[in-house]
Amino acid sequence: MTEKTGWLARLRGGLTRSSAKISDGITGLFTKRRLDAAVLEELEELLITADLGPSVAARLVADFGKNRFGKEIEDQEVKEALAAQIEAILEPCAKPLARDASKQPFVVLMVGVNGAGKTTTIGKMAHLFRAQNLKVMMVAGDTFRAAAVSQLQVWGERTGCEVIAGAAGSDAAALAYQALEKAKREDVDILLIDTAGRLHNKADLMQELSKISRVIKKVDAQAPHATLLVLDATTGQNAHAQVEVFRDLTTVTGLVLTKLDGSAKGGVLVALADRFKLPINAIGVGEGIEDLQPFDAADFARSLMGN
Ligand SMILES: Nc1nc2c(ncn2[C@@H]2O[C@H](COP(=O)(O)OP(=O)(O)O)[C@@H](O)[C@H]2O)c(=O)[nH]1
Ligand SMILES: [Mg+2]
Repeated sequence: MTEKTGWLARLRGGLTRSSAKISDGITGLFTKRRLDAAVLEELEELLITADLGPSVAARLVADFGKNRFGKEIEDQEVKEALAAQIEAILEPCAKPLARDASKQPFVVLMVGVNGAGKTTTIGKMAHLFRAQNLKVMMVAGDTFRAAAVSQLQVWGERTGCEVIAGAAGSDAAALAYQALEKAKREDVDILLIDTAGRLHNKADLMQELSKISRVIKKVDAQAPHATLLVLDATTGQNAHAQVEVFRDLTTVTGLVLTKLDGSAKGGVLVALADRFKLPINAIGVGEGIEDLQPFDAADFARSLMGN
């Protein structure tokens, strides 16, 4: 199996719960049926319940109905047409995390609420970069929980990357600063900084994240070069609120959607792309080291439609 087919199978498998909902729904609606206002309304409802959001759902259905009204239509045609429209929405956001090789190291700050998948994503990302023969270092910036530090250390061992960690409760910004200095000295290509997702309140979290940014800028004025917001796809519509909060807290440069495998709410990715227009850098479809890949619009759109 080539790498591409292996990943596609994983993506399709991961999206089964999301696609089953949409695909079975469409088949139920469109088995030898003339396209009329009633069925278009049902299709719109189906897309909304699959978390694509009211605005995307309305547009998809309007576009789809335009040239086909009154015609007899098969479910497969519906799925293919919707997949093409969804791909067009996603395409501008499909931007794999691009390392700027002139930045040595390229510094990536990982943010998001607790449990979203930050630490796991760092581990999987390290694996992807290692496969390109790049030297990766990780910073255990979630210093509040000992378990968070040891979780990252496990990923460090798994991927053969150094993990910089401090004592429990130590200052994350100071740790990131030391790590960046060390990374520069040791010619590291990528520095991945983990952060805490839960502090006492929003102001606290903002202070923590801006302190990390401010302090590492003393070593490299342009760092962090990427700030990735990690979102748990199983939270569905709640992901919208998280983007809004984190956009206020910090400069988010891209999104990573995780747990698409455990979710029937994969459609939320389409709604997020349409609404926020932020790059979607990667998606996670499992807990394993191989379960993170750069986001591809066509693959995702087709898999979401069960094709
Ligand atoms: N099924 C699945 N689980 C994931 C994925 N990404 C992360 N997880 C799991 O979600 C849980 C929380 O992840 P973690 O990286 O600790 O989140 P953090 O608090 O943001 O650092 C862990 O049990 C991970 O194994 C994914 O893409 N799919
Ligand atoms: Mg973590």
